[in-house]
Amino acid sequence: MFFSLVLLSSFFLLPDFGPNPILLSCNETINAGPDQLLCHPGGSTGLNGFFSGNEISSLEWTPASGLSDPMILNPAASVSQTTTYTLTIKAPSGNNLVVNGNFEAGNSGFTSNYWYGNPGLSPGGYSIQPNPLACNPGFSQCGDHTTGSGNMMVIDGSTTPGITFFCQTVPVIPNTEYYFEFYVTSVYPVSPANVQATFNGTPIGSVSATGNTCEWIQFSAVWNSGGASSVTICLEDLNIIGGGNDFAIDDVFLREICKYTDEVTITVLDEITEQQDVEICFGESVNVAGQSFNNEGDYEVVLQSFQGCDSTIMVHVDVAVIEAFIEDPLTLNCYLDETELDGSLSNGTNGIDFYKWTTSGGNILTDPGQPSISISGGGSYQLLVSTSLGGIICYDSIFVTIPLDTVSPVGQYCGSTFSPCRIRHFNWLLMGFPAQRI
Ligand SMILES: [Ca+2]
Ligand SMILES: [Ca+2]
Repeated sequence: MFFSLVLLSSFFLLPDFGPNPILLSCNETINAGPDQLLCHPGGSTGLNGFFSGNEISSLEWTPASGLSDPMILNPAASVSQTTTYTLTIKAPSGNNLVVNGNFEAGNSGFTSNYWYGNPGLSPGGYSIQPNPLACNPGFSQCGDHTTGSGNMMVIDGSTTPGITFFCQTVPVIPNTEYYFEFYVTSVYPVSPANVQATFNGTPIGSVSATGNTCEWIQFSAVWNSGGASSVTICLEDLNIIGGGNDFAIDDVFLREICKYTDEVTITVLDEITEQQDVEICFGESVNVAGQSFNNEGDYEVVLQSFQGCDSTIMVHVDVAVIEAFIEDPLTLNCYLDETELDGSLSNGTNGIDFYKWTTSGGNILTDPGQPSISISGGGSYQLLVSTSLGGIICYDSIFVTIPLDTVSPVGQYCGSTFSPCRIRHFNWLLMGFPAQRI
């Protein structure tokens, strides 16, 4: 009971894994190779096609543009834009649809309008033999085409036209290409046979044996089944001469031509460029991908992307210049203990955005946000100015020290035209002290 159940389940499982005659007949492996990436702007590479079969009817890469040879497995390819190539290979299946096409099963699997000689032959007779000599002592001792020691169909050509010596009907798939072949050799050198093949009554070609006995000549043709679901293959000797015209055939094949396709995409990556506009203050520097720039100008920084391609950064550097400046102060005298500090000659790339005067110890009398101020008293006066460029603000400052007028020299002079005498206070120290930058 247990075994019955196992057998039963096996039986029901079988259909799932059962052979599909179409798939099995086209069971080679095709591979158009791995997809590839090329850096901009593309270039040369190779297509690496693979096919597991030994026998190829046709091979083609499409599109053919840029390929060194579209009909070989591994052409060189010059690719300037992303392209998908399709590899199409047509190859005959390993399955022979002709039954007993090698005649190893003897006189079976086909029909003949010749009579069967066992083994002696005369015109219009055939025999299945490993050695033609058995059929006629004048025939050559030829090996078969299959192995050299197997059976072949030995024929003594009929003198009556239109007599087929071999016919077989095989099922085919409609609208499918088939590869048909057989081999023929003379077994007597005189008047070689001319064998014609017909498919469903239509001739598809013929082949003549040579005057050399035991020389197997191939006939091959590609046939499209069209709407047919079966084909009756017949062979007929178009030569109807009785003297000579003795031959053998072997290895009659009808095989589906399988079509295999695979695709490969060669991707040409986009150009990688980036524009960076940078503003810096004079004296500063900017770092772009490890490179430092401190002068105005245009630069290219080339990096490698993660895909190994060049990636270019176009760098434009603008430098803002700013310089604070204070005019030498006016001389103070004994009548004047106020003076003006003039910063209006300060300059910046885009002019001066603001002025800011400050003092330490001194006294600013007017608006410290103006280019010039009035001051009184000694001390340190600082001017801070700014300019802006793009998104940045640059500053500069300068200071001037006005010492305290603690020991003023006193001079007295009297003149006849001046009366009374006046005392003047000179603040010499306000004269000629250069500004200092901080
Ligand atoms: Ca054979
Ligand atoms: Ca003959």
